[in-house]
Amino acid sequence: MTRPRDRLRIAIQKSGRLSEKSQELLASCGLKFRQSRDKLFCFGETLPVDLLLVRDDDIPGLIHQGVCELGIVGRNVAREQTLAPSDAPVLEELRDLGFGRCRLSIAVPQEDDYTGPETLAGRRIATSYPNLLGDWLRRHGVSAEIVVLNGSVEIAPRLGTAELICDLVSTGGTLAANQLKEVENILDSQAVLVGGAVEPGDERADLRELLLRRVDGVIRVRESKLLMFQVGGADLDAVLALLPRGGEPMVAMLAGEGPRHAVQVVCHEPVGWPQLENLKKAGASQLLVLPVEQMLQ
Ligand code: PRT
Ligand code: ZN
Repeated sequence: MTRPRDRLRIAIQKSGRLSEKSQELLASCGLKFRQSRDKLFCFGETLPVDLLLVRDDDIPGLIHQGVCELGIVGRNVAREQTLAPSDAPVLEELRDLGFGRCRLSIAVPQEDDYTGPETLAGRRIATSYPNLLGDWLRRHGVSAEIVVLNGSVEIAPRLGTAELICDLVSTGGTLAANQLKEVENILDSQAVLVGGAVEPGDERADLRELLLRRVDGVIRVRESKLLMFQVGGADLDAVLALLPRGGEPMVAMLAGEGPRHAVQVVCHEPVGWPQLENLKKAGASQLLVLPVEQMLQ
């Protein structure tokens, strides 16, 4: 494949759990694409950044071969391929994207007495993640047999292919439906933006930086909320001390009786009911939490 040196390529999952959110993220970064007839390669219309729609497992290899510079995959896929014994793709995890959260876990039949990693010794474990599992077993000094399956790992114990499994879990529903229980979480995963090494002097490095800055902006906005409330002068310091992590609060004097203040602050961590209730207890009133649409700092 010839590679125009002035355009960047980013690979995302064509169809699956990460596709929609990946496309949404790129759209929020201001990227628009013209879809080709084969729907695999999309030409970027707003920036010299093109899109490849592929299977998620192919993304680390495509970056490794220099076919594309950036990609979005689950951390589970990135780490599994980085741990591959030979010619492992050199991938950098550039940003955590906050969607596609799951964990890679070892699960045993519900009736099993699990007391720790030593319980796994000599047993057969089915997984699609032999490198991650092998690495975890080695680090825990356990020798077990790994049976590699590319799908439907959860039915392996019923089929007799293996006694235990190591698979992705999000709600735990699949494990429960197969009479399995989760006993070890070996990796916390979510979608990550990955990239290969940038050659010095590659003019696309600036483009990659620009994209990373936009991704940072999108993530920051997604995590940010504008918190507004009123508080009496005597309680101001106590309330300010309870504020969630965020920017500098803006405090304005309110007209009317007694010293009362209006406070406005952009919070960079979740503002849920417990935080609001604590602020109210400390003297805040008329609390409002508003979404932030765009931010340029
Ligand atoms: O076709 P392609 O190869 O691109 O897709 P794929 O089938 O390999 O991947 P896909 O779309 O299933 O998942 C893509 C990525 O989503 C994974 O690599 C993970 O990073 C992430 N992800 C998040 C999950 C889950 N949650 C998840 N629950 N991937 C798979 N599962 C499966 C799991 O394997 C098990 O079968 O869902 C089942 C468990 O779910 P619960 O909710 O019952 O616990
Ligand atoms: Zn896949």
